[in-house]
Parts: sequence; structure tokens; C-alpha cells
Amino acid sequence: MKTIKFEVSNNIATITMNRPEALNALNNDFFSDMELLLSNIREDNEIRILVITGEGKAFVAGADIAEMVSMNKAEAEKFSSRGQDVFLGLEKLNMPVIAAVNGYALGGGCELAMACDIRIASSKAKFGQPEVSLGLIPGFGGTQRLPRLVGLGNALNLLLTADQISADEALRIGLVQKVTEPEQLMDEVYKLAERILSKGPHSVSLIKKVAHIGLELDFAKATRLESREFGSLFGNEGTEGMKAFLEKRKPEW
Ligand code: DAK
Repeated sequence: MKTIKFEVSNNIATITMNRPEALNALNNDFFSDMELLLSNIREDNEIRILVITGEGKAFVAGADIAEMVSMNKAEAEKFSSRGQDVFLGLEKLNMPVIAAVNGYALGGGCELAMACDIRIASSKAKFGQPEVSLGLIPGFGGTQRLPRLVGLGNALNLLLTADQISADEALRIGLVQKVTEPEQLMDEVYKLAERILSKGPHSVSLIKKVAHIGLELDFAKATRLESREFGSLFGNEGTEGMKAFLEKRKPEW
């Protein structure tokens, strides 16, 4: 693949964006690589967690400005929908996706991190939505995911000023869940992945599904969905988990 390194080990897949010379800026080649990878990941029952990180000093410094500059309106709209489909694909994967944010997560990079389920950041990471400085608006879901994650005031503050914020500030506003020393980032992320892997596999994927779908529904419908999926775990994984607790042993998933 032209833009991505891909590895799988112990049920954990890792995507490393690998164009450090352009700070991993997102271009059409990247979306082609991601489309292929996502369809392979969906078919691969061995993979139960996906980690996304970047090579070099950036996670992703945004959409590739050099590629976008010559786009016409139709091409730009197509590029934007392509990115949105890939990011939605991450959200819909039936496994947790963890962003290991190693450096700059700007524009499309911040949007990519937001399409992941959990964000762990190196203390060197920087976050921002600089599109407004380029006379643009975010094109990969940023205007929608950022307010949902950090509230409208914090989101508009970032979107309207293009300010870059530190990892600690991102933690404070709830954009990331943890900040680590740079050299500990991947260890922390894999430790988190292992902790999730030890839990009931079906409950893990159902929690992700119900949380995401529920956000799009009204409360009554969302809690009905929760009840249905809660019930679906009885007679199989849930029953085993509860029996294991009562029998003081480890569950056999
Ligand atoms: N695109 C292309 N190349 C980039 C890039 C980017 N986003 N960011 C960095 N690079 C390239 C630089 O041009 C430079 O290339 P060379 O000059 O070496 O050939 C190389 O990466 C190293 O960058 P710097 O020399 O600038 O590195 P510094 O450490 O000095 O600065 C920086 C790091 C991250 C502060 C700086 O590179 C920077 O400000 N980068 C741009 C950040 C940015 O504005 N990102 C937002 C991009 S806009 C839409 C679809 C999508 C979007 C919007 C609409 N529709 C279709 C509607 C999304 C938009 C964005 O994401």
C-alpha cells in the first residue's frame, strides 16, 4: 500500500499512516488504501481491535492541500464524501478503534481521530481545525463530530479560530481520553487494547454499536435498542460471564 503500513498481532490490527514527508496528509491514495483495508478487516474474524497511528511527527496534518488546491466543486464534493464514507466505515466497524495520536492532528487528522472510538494522545500531540484559515470548512465530519464530543462552545471556539490546542487542553475539553509521554504512547494503547480484549467479545462490539446508533435516535428508541441487545447476550456470552463470576473462575468466551 502506498500510504499505510498494516500489521496484525494478537487480535489487534494497527494502521500506521506512512507519508511522513507530507505529515501524513490525507489524499485519494490514502482513501483507496483505507477502503481496501476496511473491507479486509470486516472479513477477518481474527481482528478484534483496530489501532490507528501516524509515522513521524504527525498523526495527520490534514487533508492534502497540494492535492485539493486544483479540485473543482464537483471533485471537492466527491473527495469530501469519500472521506466521510471511510470515516463512517471506521465508526461502523464491529470492533473498537483506538487513535494513538502521536503528533499533529489537524483538520482531516483531527476528524480522523474523532471518527475513532477512543483517543489516546502523546503529550506532543496538537489538535485543531485550521480549515477556516484556508477559507474552507471541515469536509470529513468535523463540524458534526466535534460539537458532539466537546460541546458546541468548545467546538465553535476551535472551528472559528483555527487555534491549535495541546494534548492537555484536548484532555480538559474531552477531545482525548488520556495523555501519555511520547515514548509510552503505543505501550499504553496496546495495554488498553489488551484490557478490552479480555472482556466479552460480543458485549464489546454491541456496546460500540448501541452507543453509536443510540446517539442518532431519540432516547426512548435508543433505550429499546439497548434492551434488545442486552437480551441477545443471554443464553450465550452473558450467561457464561455471569456463571463464571458465581463460580469464581475466568469466563471462557
Ligand atoms: N497538505 C499537504 N502537505 C502538507 C500538509 C497538508 N495538510 N501539512 C504539511 N504538509 C507538508 C508541507 O507542505 C511540507 O512539505 P515540503 O515543503 O517539505 O514539501 C511538509 O509537509 C512538512 O511540513 P512543514 O514544513 O510545514 O512542517 P512544520 O513542522 O514547519 O509545520 C504544521 C507543521 C502541521 C504546523 C504545518 O505543516 C501546517 O500548518 N500544515 C497544514 C495544516 C493544515 O492547514 N491542515 C488542514 C488542512 S485542510 C473538504 C474536504 C476536506 C477538508 C475540507 C473540505 N471538502 C472537499 C469540502 C479538510 C481540510 C483540511 O484538512
